[in-house]
This record gives sequence, C-alpha cells and structure tokens, in this order.
Amino acid sequence: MKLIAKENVRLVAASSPAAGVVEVHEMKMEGDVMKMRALSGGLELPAGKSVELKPGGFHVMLMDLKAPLVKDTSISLTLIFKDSKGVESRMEVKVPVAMTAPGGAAMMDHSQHKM
Ligand SMILES: [Cu+2]
Repeated sequence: MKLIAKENVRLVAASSPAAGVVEVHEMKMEGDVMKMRALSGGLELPAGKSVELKPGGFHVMLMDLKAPLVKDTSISLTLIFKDSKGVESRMEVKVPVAMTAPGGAAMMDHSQHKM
C-alpha cells in the first residue's frame, strides 16, 4: 500500500472492525535481527512524497483479530491522520488479505510474528 499525502501529515493511528487493536509498526534490521516496534509518534508523510507500507518496513499490524483473516477477502481499515496543526482526518481503505509467510505481507496477523 502506498500513501501519498497532499500536505504534510502523520499517520497516527488506524482501526478496523476486523481487529481489536491496530498499530502502525516499523521493521528494522538491527545487526542480523529484524526488530519491530510501534511508531509512537506516528508515520511522517511528507507532502507529495510516496511512502510505502510493505514487508520489512512500515506496516499496519492487526492484533486481537475478531476472526481469522481469510485469503482473497478484504477488510476495511480506517487510517487516521493528523496535519501540522493537529487537525485529524480519516480515510477508509479496503485492504486485500494476502496470507503469506511471516514478513511476506504488509498486512499481517500479529500472531505470525515470532519475535
Ligand atoms: Cu508489526
């Protein structure tokens, strides 16, 4: 999923009816180990610049799933942004479920993480 903002905003949160908790995460190699952490300050989206959510980088993590995600279906996700003045805006997106090996999808079930 690629996000291009019209003005400088931050992706501060997300929610989905399919999951109890949705967080924006970052994955980084630290030495030989892939580390994942929640972005506490949100994800910066500079105006006009494409920021990609993808495996091994920034991703949206679904936790506390209400039901197992089914491949080839899609879930709806609400992305919550804040601009430089702190004004909140929301965007609804449909995200296809691509069940793959851990690390293989930008959208992952947290239980797949072995870390
Ligand atoms: Cu994650």
